Amino acid sequence: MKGTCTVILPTYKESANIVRMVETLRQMYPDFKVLIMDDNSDDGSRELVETLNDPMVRFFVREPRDRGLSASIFQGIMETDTEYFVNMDCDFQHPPSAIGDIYSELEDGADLCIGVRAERTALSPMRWMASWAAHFLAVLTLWLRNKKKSKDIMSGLFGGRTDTFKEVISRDSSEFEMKGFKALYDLMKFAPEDLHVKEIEFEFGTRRGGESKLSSTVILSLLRQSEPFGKILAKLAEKTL
Ligand SMILES: Nc1nc2c(ncn2[C@@H]2O[C@H](COP(=O)(O)OP(=O)(O)OP(=O)(O)O)[C@@H](O)[C@H]2O)c(=O)[nH]1
Ligand SMILES: [Mg+2]
Repeated sequence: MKGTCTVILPTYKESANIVRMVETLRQMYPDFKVLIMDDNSDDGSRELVETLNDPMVRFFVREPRDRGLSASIFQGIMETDTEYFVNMDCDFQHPPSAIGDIYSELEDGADLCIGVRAERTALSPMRWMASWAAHFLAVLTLWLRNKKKSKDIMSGLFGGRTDTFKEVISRDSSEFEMKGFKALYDLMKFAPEDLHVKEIEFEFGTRRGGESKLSSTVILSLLRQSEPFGKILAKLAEKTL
């Protein structure tokens, strides 16, 4: 494998943030590749990235029928050709400085390093409750499957050993929730039982620019990921959300 690490940025209509994010990452981590997994944003994101003309930056346009955040992350990992990958949001809610902390843990031997949100003031009360319920069900599910757990299974900031997760995706992706927002949870559900997991803490901020894509459909799909209890809750919630 060539290079050391690829930063995967799943994007949908992030033209307000994309250039600043790519430039920040390239400045801070000149040896790292940047892989943008874009779901056919029609907001000029592609053109903006192309003007940077940087061979370490790849803009991947995804198949329109296959739209979804989790699906983008899994495909991003499959497209990665470096030893490690780190996945992060493009709206600066995940601080670029955390990438270096995650990379150090991977180099020190972790198979997976999760960015744990220390401060969640950016979440509304409704989101906070949904997030808490989803976390509780996820811990239970992972415990029942005898898998490694984390303080923040729903985090979108995480890095891993590429080969390990390519194997998990190739073997088990038919069981994943592709339209979901929580790729990490699926990866943890199907990862080897002896996975070496580390965590780093980071301050979870508010979105810098552009618009949120989280909707009630996403919250429902999140609940569906925690069978069997979550599926029942999702059925009940469908009527109220
Ligand atoms: N490829 C792809 N990326 C997506 C999709 N939906 C969201 N994203 C990206 O995933 C990241 C997280 O999405 P956000 O909309 O910020 O979700 P969030 O952080 O839970 O919501 P906010 O707190 O309101 O920002 C961002 O980089 C988005 O551009 C999608 O359907 N496909
Ligand atoms: Mg966000």
